[in-house]
Amino acid sequence: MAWTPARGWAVLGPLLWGCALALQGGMLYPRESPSRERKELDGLWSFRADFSASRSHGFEEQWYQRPLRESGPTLDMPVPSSFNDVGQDGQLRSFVGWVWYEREVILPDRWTQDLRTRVVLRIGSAHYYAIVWVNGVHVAEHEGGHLPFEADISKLVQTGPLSSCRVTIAINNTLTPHTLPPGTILYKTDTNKYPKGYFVQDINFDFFNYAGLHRPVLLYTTPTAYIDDITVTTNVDQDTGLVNYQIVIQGSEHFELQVRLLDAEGNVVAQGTGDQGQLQVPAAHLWWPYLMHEDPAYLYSLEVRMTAQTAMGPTADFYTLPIGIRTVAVTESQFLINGKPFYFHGVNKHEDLDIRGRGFDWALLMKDFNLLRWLGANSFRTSHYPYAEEVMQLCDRYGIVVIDECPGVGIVLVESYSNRSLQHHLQVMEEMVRRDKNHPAVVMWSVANEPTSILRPAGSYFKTVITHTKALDPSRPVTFVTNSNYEEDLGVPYVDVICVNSYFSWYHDYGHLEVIELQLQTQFENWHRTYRKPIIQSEYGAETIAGLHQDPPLMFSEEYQKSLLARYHSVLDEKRKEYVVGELIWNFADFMTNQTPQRVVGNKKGIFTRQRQPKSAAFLLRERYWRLANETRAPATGHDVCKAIR
Ligand code: GCB
Repeated sequence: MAWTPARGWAVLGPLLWGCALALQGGMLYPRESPSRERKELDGLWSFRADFSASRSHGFEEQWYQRPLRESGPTLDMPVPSSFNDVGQDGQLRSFVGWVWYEREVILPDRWTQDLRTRVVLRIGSAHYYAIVWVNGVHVAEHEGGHLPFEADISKLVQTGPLSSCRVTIAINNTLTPHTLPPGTILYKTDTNKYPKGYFVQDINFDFFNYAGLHRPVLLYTTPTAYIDDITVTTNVDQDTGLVNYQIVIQGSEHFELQVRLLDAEGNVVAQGTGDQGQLQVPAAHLWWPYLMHEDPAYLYSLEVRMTAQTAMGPTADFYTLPIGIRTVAVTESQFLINGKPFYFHGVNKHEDLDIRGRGFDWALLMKDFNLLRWLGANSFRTSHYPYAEEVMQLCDRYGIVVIDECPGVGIVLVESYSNRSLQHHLQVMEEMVRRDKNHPAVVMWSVANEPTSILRPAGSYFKTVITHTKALDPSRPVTFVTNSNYEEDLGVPYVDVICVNSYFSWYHDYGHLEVIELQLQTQFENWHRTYRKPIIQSEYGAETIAGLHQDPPLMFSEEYQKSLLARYHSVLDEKRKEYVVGELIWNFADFMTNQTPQRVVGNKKGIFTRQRQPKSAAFLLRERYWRLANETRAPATGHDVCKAIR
């Protein structure tokens, strides 16, 4: 049987499928501390795409056994970055199958010679399926392109000991009906039209399937007995902040733990001992969203100190976790943060930019946060996958509220509701909650975007995913993003907040702006009457070519985008007095998609261009968001938040 991406995938990537849930390891973000070091492996890696018809030469010839340059030509490839848009090769841009990355790493002596040191390789994200070798030894395998995974490589590098090692990562971007997001490989067998063996990757989502090592890759150390996981939940009793913590230690059963909570000035405000407990913070500074309070995003530091006995003697580990004290609650018609109604005035984003594709970039991160604050946005949804950990950290620090969405997008096929898909979806939710559970900015989990949930199996599928997510984290509400076209939505009964996308006067009634108000009102009233839950307008927008002007407004012009937004806003202004608790524009910035006749080099519904320059609608939205901030801020302060911060 010939190897094909889909078949090869099935052969080489099944290890995680169907495995019992309950993840190994806590996946704490690697931070330096007196007991921990880190070494970033960002920069240029050697790279090769396996263009063989079977895509399996790399495995047949065991490219991981020797330096990649010895098995054929290599390219220099930046990490983090997608590989697609870096070069001039159109075939590489649309490549489907295995690509190989490799990097030599120099190891400090103290990492390899001190056997009380644990050395861990951490990959921030590799899209989509990854296999990792160190010096030719298989150390890790991971399915899913947007969440981190790790391998303990201490034994490997301490045998010798080695002064350097070779990290090889093979990544397959093939999407199948059972991946998240799903996709299908279409074989074009008509030899009058296509060459032999021709296939394309088909997807049902509207963003380019960028691939590669998208986020930082690094090595870090801990002692062999170490703080593996910390879970913090917070509550407030009058003005006392309650910080509940739970700590998991690995590598020793004989340990002691000291926990201290420090305020932003470094004063110790509460202390505890043991692996679980509650810290009480009198007159606590709460974590408030940006623009909701004059002192938003207040963070405390939870310092955890572990001392332990190991076979090699006493050891100590230190980890400091930034935390915010805040509460989240939902009523039939409100979303409450710290007991006060919160109105989401924000955006949907993508991790997307010229050249680097979905690759993490510090300059882009800062630019986007500066734009969000300029805009007066207080929130975003991580459409349509979890974003980099560094993004979430900045949300905590700047008070930008996050609806954290998993990659459950484009679920349209019946096979994608199978038990196999369900098991993987549950696993992804576990990995996402494990990674992001301690971020005060994350106020809600989103389990999917616009699945065709009117298909019969979808009801029980989403009931299971939503119930499982609530059990994983009872401290946050759960949503599922639906579409106004779906009259009956089998996922919605189980969610806490309804997120609904609609594109009136764009995908229907082209050019007829005048129907928006009526259609939007009907949408809101129907959903609320049926389910009695708060609603967020989680997407709305219009394709807009920057610099294209038409008055009276015509589709694709900047004027049309502004007029469409303004009509949505008039209804939102009425309904936010009742049960609508937020509005998120589609989209923050233009972004790359597959090539289709509907897209002009990508989706152009951004209020900023892909290069982050404003279209006229950005100014309209800015006026609105600053006005909303002043109207909807927490009434406690009686202070003009916008003047104070702008
Ligand atoms: C949607 C999707 C989003 C698309 C958007 C559009 O409903 O959730 O991924 O990009 O519409 O522009 O069509």
